Amino acid sequence: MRSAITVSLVPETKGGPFVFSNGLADAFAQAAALGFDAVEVFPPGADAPELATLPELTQRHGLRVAAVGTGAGWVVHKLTLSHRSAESRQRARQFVRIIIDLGARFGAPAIIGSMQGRWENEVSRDQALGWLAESLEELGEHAASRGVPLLYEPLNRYETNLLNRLGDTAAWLRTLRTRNIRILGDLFHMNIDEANSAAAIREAGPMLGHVHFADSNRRAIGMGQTAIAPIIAALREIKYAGYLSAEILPLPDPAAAARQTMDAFRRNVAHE
Ligand code: LER
Ligand code: MN
Repeated sequence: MRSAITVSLVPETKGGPFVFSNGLADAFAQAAALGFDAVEVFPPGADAPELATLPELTQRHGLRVAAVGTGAGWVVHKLTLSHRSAESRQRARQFVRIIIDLGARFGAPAIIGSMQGRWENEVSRDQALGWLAESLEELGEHAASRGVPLLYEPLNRYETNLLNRLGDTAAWLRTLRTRNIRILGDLFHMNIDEANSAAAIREAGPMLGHVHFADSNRRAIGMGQTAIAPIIAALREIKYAGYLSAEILPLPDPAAAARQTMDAFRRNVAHE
């Protein structure tokens, strides 16, 4: 398992679960100094001028890009893949596509998190899931053509009413034709909606492609009440070899949250 830490380049996510928000150069320098393997990037789109520095930063610091978020499509543009307007869904797909292309340049998968949307008003859950499925079929294959998987992240009940648990998500993804979608297990969301996070990881098994490494209160592992040992044991059991990426609140401050994450990673994981 490898360690990663998040940086957001989107001003609208201030107060959100991103450790660094002071630009890519700062995030890569701090991540490298602490010994992280990779940085997970939350970009505003694919053409932000700052993204041009990514090749140089990854090379200079010997760091990978762990994954790229697509959530700015929702946070900034209010697009979702299950929106009742076909035009909005189409724009959402286009947004995700260009982020897939951006990540693929670094061998990194894109994440579908808040872009999944939710069902409400006159739209039924089945209808919303049908639209989401259409999008994932197309985007999963698009990602495959770029040589990367696509990550789908079940969110807790306060953020979506579509899919909240890993097991349900795995079963639903198996109904799709595309085989290129992996599940992102976010330990913060799982703490809310799973009966047992370790059991959920075993249910996801080989479909688990990425982990957001967050404690129960969305702070660094060790700063909340999640028992991490059984979770790491389950990840070892399924032979998970992906990232544990700290998508957490920058509390008490970004440097301390990053340090605590690396301490927790070294204590619980890195000795494998
Ligand atoms: C995205 O990774 C996530 O976990 C969501 O809570 C963001 O809204
Ligand atoms: Mn997450």
